[in-house]
Amino acid sequence: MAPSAWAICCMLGGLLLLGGSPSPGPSVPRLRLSYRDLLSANRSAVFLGPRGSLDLRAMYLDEYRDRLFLGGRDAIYSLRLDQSWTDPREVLWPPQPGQKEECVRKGRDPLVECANFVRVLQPHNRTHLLACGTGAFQPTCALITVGHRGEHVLHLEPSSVQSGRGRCPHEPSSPFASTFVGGELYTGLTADFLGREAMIFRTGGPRPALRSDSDQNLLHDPRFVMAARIADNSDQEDDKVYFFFSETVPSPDGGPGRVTVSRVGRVCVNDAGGQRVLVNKWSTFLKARLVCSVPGPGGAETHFDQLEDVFLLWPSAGKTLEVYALFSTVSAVFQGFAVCVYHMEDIWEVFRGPFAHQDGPQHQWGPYGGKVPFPRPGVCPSKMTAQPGRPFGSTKNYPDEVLQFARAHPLMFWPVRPQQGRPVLVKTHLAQQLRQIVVDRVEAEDGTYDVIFLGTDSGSVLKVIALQGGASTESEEVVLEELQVFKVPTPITEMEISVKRQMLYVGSRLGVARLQLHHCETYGSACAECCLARDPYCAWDGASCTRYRPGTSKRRFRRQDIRHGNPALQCLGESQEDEATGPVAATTVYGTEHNSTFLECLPKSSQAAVHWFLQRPGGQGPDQVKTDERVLQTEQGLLFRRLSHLDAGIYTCKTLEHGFSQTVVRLALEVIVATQLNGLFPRDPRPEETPGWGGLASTPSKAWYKDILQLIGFANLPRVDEYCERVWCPSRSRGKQAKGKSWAGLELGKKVKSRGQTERNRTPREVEAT
Ligand SMILES: *[C@@H]1O[C@H](CO)[C@@H](O)[C@H](O)[C@H]1NC(C)=O
Ligand SMILES: *[C@@H]1O[C@H](CO)[C@@H](O)[C@H](O)[C@H]1NC(C)=O
Ligand SMILES: CC(=O)N[C@H]1CO[C@H](CO)[C@@H](O)[C@@H]1O
Repeated sequence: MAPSAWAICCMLGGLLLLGGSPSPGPSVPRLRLSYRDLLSANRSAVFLGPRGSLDLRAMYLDEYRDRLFLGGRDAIYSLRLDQSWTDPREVLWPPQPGQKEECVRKGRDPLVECANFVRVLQPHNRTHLLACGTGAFQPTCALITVGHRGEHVLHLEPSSVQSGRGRCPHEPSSPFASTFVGGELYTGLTADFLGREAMIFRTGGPRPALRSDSDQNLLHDPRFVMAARIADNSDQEDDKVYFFFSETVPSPDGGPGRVTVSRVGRVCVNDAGGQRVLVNKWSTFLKARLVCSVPGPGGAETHFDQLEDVFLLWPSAGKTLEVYALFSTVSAVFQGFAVCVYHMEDIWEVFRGPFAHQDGPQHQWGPYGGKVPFPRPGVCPSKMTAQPGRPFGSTKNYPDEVLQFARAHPLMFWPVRPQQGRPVLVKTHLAQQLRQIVVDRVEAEDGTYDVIFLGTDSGSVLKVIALQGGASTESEEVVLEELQVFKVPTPITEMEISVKRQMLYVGSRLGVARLQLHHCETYGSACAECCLARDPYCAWDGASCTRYRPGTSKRRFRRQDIRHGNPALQCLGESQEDEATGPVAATTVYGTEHNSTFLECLPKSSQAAVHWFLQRPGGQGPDQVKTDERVLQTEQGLLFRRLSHLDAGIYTCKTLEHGFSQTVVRLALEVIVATQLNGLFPRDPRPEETPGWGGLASTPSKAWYKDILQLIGFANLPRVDEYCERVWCPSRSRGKQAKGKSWAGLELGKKVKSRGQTERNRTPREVEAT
């Protein structure tokens, strides 16, 4: 017998079995919204440029001008934040004549490398941006006129085009970080054609350019992730630019091999370089290790050493900066990701601590125990370093021994440890990789929450909260949503947040999307649904699930419980609506005896446990459906491989989440008994050629159709029509099967249900507090 849809369906059913513990737990996204879902709810909008792909390499969110600037392949774009994206500005910026040919001649890939990939977009002044591109392996910079606030113009200043060496990498994709401070561009990059010489550069101001001392191996194969100016205190003289990166260094205990470690490094903004061999070389560079690890049994730790992305959470007044960092493992054994949070105070403390010292390449590292010269290496020249008769007003006046010491001891001995000594979030066995992180600190009714947005390599964004446990240091993570921002799987490479606009700007090579941080209506129209969502942005206002704003006058009516998501407490007295309408009305569906049938139940939340109950005609109270070989519970519903007339009854699909039970669907299953059908239909003459899913393979005559309508009753005419279509038009069903591949069986199953549930729309449901 040819493998029928029935068999495929049952194999699938086997694969999708939920097993003993039907609740997938909070690390599975509670809600998954597809690309279409997001567009149709107007939650997202996408810009892919006039050619369908930007080949995006840089993004600059300019909240002062309300603009989003994008650097792509041979082009720069400007979008207005306050409007739909139908009116972009474009500047074409291909490589200079001859550069492309030269790039190809040097053996570079004409398509992937020999174009001008714009990698730097930084604010130059109130009317201009600094843009730099790879220029087909000849880095080039130019000023871009963007106009004053309110204007929407974009022009390249032809007279400003100049070499971008040291300001932009040659390669389109090599790791790179830059920041613009006081008219100068700070970059961390490999600055040579072969991509070997890694440097930290400062260029562009009236001062001579400054660079790392390449003789001294201060950086080992760095992968720069981010750069930012951070004021260490109120003294501007003390401002530093911090770099976050990973390095591959010789094994720290003198052993063979190399290991990857993550770093925070810094230089003083007022560094002017040293004397003699150190002219125009950094004299204040220091670095420290960032540790992100999970303590295991027996002191063994699992380290997440590869830095993927960093987000700086700027504090409200009076608090210090927090550094959110996303790490991955470099282990060949398993792939994991972790988010660690560092207090800036702790980073400063490590830079104030001992320097790391090694007596020789084969020796262990230890804290430097000798006398540290004055001014302390790495300290910026300021009032603090000035001494009577020795002003040390510039690093150029620093004594030789200070500069030599800094050169020989760029690494601090103590690593920086995260808050609580462990990650706030650990993700292993993920289907996707995590690439980008953005954090929003949100005030909710029961406290302040950091909502973490993680950009994946498959074009989606995960929205997560990490709850710090009361007494224990363990934190609980709740994945609120997975949002498929791009239609096709593509790694997220950029992510910026506008708290003012409550919007996330998400970039991939393809283009850029804007995504609302929240869309409370999505969670449903009942208090319990809103509460179970545990979204700090959303609360029940007495009538619907809406954006929670602290301190509004209606506060008293707000219902929200992020920590426990307990609707029994929060929604007491809020369920009258449901009681009034009574239990969800049952929809009738038909199955034929000895054939397979599928009852669909698709709860909104994937974190809910699903239970099926059966009320037999004339039987006692509903019993939980017993699943076995014949009756399977799948993620999409209940599958009967072979229906028995004893299966007839009212099936209720209920979800249980945080002790809260809801009815999703009620289906009255009627079984058409084999003897009735046998009486109506003659034996099928050629069963092999038409292996219909429903088993009723032959094309029916009009007479049989009438008979079966009589059998079922005319009252259900529309549904019966659909039913018959399914049973009697197997070829159409098979077409679907071929398209849906492995989902074929369920596609069919769904058809049964969507019929049964056309009027299922998510109106008030039975709500029971337990
Ligand atoms: C969609 O969202 C954008 C941005 O929030 C808004 O400007 C626009 O009016 C919305 N459109 C509709 C149809 O709601
Ligand atoms: C910004 O810089 C450009 C180039 O140096 C200059 O022409 C322009 O006048 C400056 N704009 C402002 C507002 O200072
Ligand atoms: C696969 C299967 O069991 N098909 C059955 C469907 O119902 C008809 C009518 O009772 C049977 O003849 C088929 O064998």
